[in-house]
Amino acid sequence: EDIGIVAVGFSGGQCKPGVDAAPKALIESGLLTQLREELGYKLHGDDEVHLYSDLAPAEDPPHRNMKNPRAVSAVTERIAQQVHHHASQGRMVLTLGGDHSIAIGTLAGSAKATRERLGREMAVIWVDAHADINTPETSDSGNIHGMPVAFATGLAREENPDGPFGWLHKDHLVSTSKLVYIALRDVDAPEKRILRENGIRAFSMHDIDRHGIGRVMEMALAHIGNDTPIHLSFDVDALDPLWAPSTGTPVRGGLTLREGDYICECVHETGSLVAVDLVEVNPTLADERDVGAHETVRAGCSIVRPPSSSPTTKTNHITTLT
Ligand code: DIR
Ligand code: MN
Ligand code: MN
Ligand code: MN
Repeated sequence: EDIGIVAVGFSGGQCKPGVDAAPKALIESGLLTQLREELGYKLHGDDEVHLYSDLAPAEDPPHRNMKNPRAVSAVTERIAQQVHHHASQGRMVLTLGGDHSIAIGTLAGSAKATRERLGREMAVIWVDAHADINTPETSDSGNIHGMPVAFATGLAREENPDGPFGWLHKDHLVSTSKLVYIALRDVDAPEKRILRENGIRAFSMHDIDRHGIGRVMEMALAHIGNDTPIHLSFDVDALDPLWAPSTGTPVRGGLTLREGDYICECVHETGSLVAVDLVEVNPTLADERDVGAHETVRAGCSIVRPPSSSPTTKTNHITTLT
């Protein structure tokens, strides 16, 4: 099996430096080596971390209240091309962020490739403490990492084709009916309205407590439907800060590492996974014990790595035998 790797050292979608150091930390802790040597995947795209410094605009004043709009637009446009390049050749694409603004690019690239290659609309599973669906107009912070889903679904369209994100066109977009959230627990009031008005399926931590992660995954995958290509975008802050403290906006009451792994295993098991993003690991934000960064990188590796006793051989799973 072939995987395209896109390593993105970019932090301009939010204000805390350090999230750009994540791909290097993840790679140095052996993530790609494991995929290649232990799990036998063929990796494409080198171990180079892209910094996109050639794309940095000379000046980048706010636009529609967004911070760094031109930088984020230029970087995500380039990422969309990289992801599209891999996906067009039938490779699963693994993008290592970076902050979550980069998903504007990854979703655009894989949505377009999925339409062209498979003639299908792709589904998105967004695992995050936050909904990241503010429009520039509803955002309090102006941080674009809180807006990627609004751009990806066309809810935050840019009217000027030469303005920031004016490059996004119809083929890049994802339908709100094919979007599912898991692990939400810190959603802004305008975001709640957007979710409600668009009838977007969301499983909060409350839902996971009530039904258990097993049932929630059944419901999430049932909503998406069989044989639908799936893009999994995993914000490490979906995990409880006990497992992933080194992230820009930690929120208590999150997923256990095992629940996070389980989500990825279930999606992998569908055989429909076309792309994975792992974002918001910030190795420079250590906790008091100073082990936070290491723990968070380890958690990130665990999330991305498919289990070596692959669940694709379903007989390994007593619970799936019928
Ligand atoms: C807040 C925080 N909803 C915002 N968002 C995120 O800035 O829009 N933190 N995504 O990770
Ligand atoms: Mn988040
Ligand atoms: Mn996020
Ligand atoms: Mn795992």
